[in-house]
Amino acid sequence: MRPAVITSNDKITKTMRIGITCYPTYGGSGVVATELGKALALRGHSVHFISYALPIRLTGFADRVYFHEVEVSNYPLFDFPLYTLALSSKMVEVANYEGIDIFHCHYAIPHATSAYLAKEMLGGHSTKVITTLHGTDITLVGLEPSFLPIMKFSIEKSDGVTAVSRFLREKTLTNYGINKEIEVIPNFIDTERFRRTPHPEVLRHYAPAGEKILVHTSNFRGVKRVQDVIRLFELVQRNIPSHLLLVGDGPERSQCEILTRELGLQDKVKFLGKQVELVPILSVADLFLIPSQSESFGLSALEAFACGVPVISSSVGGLPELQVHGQTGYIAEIGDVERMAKYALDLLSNPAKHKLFSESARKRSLEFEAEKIVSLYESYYEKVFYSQASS
Ligand code: GMT
Repeated sequence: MRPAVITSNDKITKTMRIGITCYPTYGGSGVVATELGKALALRGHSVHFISYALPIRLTGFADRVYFHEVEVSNYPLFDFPLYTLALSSKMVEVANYEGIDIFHCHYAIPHATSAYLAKEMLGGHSTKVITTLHGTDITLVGLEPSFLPIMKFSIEKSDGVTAVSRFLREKTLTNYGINKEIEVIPNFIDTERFRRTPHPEVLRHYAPAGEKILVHTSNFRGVKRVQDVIRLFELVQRNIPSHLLLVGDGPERSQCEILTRELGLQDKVKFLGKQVELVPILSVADLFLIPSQSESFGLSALEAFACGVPVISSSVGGLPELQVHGQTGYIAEIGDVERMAKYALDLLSNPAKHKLFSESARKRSLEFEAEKIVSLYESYYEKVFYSQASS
């Protein structure tokens, strides 16, 4: 089946059929993939999400958006579920029925490998594979000896590869010895939805006496250094009445709960767990903290910017590409909680400066407005689809 492409006078007006595969649970890559898919559907493309569960942001009805669930058999002989293979089969099935033009894989492992297999199985189809690298797929998981060869292979075999920051592109090229064009397309934000809005009830709840509110959101993995967040907050609350809201869940949470109690901060640190709606929380925040060990982009910092929240971050990965030190917040070395606390106190105790930073943060977020970045993906789809198709 040929794609729904109309050409007139060499000008391409096209709608594509796009298969998006991502991790459906909480996490930046799934959020980016889902928001991209929804935006593409609004522009007239047909978007087929293919994953083992409904992506968390894929709520409500949207025209031209479809979900295909990958079922993984748990036959007793299989000690490990064969998701990669089941995903390939589902991709082939969707391509056969829907005529997919592009499989867009978010997070390389194992999605890019499944897509490569699917493409091979499809034989004569002109379906193309684009892989978007998000972070730990490159900086952590892919570097494990058991994954490195398949990772390198899957990236090299993709028809197009994008990375969410220049940092991640460089890491990919050097760590895997890959010689391939990688397009940097940064993450994006819907600045209409993510904007500071009044939430007096949330403010009353978490800061009844006008305390300052510091926020951190993550999946509580080691790389996020959530314990640094608590330690730096401990220094801040000694000087300024304040509360810390920790949003999300993951392997480090118990350790963080223990640390909070050890420091006697249980009345001031609230563990909110996973939250779908972040705007009410970010709208009452005075500061956002992201002291990560590794961060290829830092989508959560961009969400904070959009809500006018200055950010205190570490200096790793793609964070310095997003954060403007001294304007949208401050950058400190990994683990330097004293300096981070000093920066936090500087902003929290200086309302005029805080206001300036808050405005700069919002302004910075507009540079990553969804409409603009989604267009970059659209152009990239066209470039990959037509250059390959004509070769
Ligand atoms: O790599 C991860 O930690 C997982 C990944 C995800 O799926 O949440 O996060 C990465 O992708 C996000 C979206 O592109 C980026 O904003 C995060 O910075 C990045 N995380 C890391 O690099 C640790």
